[in-house]
Amino acid sequence: PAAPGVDVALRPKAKPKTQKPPLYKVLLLNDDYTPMEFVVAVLERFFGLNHAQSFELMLTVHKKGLAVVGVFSYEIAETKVTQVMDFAQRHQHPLQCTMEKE
Ligand code: TYC
Repeated sequence: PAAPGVDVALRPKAKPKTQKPPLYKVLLLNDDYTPMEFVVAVLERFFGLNHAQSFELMLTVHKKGLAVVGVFSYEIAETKVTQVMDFAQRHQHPLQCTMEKE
């Protein structure tokens, strides 16, 4: 057993005292109906990407079926998903956005 308050923190495998918060991937899913320009606009508006980055990522989703569009803490990821789903619904597009733990 370690002497009180001394060598516990010096053990090679001791855990750091502050744990990093878990991160969540935000995923955008392809569909056959949402216009490409709308997806590009979503990526620019909610994920802070420039037009070229947004276009490239939209094409990745279009070709592969889905892509990670950002990695965030739980609350931020949840907010992004809600913003995208609300925006798509308001424009009557079936675009789907979800999150999963990294
Ligand atoms: N597949 C759509 C089309 O051809 C474009 C699209 C891209 C839709 C990405 C959704 O997440 C998406 N109009």
